[in-house]
Amino acid sequence: MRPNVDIQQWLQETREIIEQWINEDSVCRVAQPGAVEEAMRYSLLAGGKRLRPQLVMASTLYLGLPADTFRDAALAVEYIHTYSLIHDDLPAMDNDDLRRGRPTAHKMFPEAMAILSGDALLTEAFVKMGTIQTAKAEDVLRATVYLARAAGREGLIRGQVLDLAAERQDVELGELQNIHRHKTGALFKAALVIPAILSGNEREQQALLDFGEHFGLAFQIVDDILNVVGDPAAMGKNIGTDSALGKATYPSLVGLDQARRLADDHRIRAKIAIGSGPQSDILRRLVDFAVDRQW
Ligand code: GRG
Repeated sequence: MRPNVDIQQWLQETREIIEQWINEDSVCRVAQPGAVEEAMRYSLLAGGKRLRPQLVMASTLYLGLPADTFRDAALAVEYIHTYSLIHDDLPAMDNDDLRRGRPTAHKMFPEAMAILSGDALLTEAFVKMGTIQTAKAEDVLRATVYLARAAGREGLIRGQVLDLAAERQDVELGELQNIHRHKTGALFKAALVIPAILSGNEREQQALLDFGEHFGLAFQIVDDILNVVGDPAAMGKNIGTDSALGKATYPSLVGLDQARRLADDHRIRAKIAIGSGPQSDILRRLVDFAVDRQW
């Protein structure tokens, strides 16, 4: 592993690699206009940070393997993430017109096509997982089931259901954390632990899960903070509450300063989980990036 790696450079390099993998993937080859692949491609290449596949790569490095060993697992988590954003933006959910500054999938394509592109990304993720060639068959099966649980009613879906139920209701900090543990944390944890499952490395699984728990909570707290400080219109009036939906956020529940302290606390706990050796260098820098980022 390169010593003293510049995390911004690592993030840029790995983002380019991941985007090349997506570009090369046959599921994104558009055979004709109006094909579902067109909508899949649009959302996959719409400018995400690629944090989840980067976590797969960072976890693989932590385990002492080349970062691209589980390339299909990295793509699978990004495809599930992209599907969740497409469906989350739909009129029946958050009804958003813009995502990452661009029209959402259902604004760009017929709504039915947007829904289908999400469905296709979700199912494609499991084709990718189930056909991984760089691990033993029984480990591929265990990792695939782990990802299915993280995406399903015990993970992302549960987070979304809890989130819908919490709309316009008084939510306490513990409940907010529970929502984010599922909505944000489940996929981060899956990204981190899947390389350990695929490589048969039982010993490191708990450390990676603990890191993922605190990384996910820190990431979400900072996301909530950035929604306040990055939006001058929100300053001082409806602090951190998504005013369109009336959803509670960390700043709305505990204030900005305490939210920042909480994010720092999770940063420290994440670092403790993975230790201070050279193999955890990138994971440590990633949690710094998640907490210190301005976007
Ligand atoms: C299954 C419909 C459905 C929803 C599941 C994941 C989810 C619940 C909804 C997606 C919307 C959302 C705000 C989730 C919280 C997690 C989060 C902060 C997502 C944004 O992640 P980034 O910042 O996104 O990594 P980019 O744009 O960089 O890919």
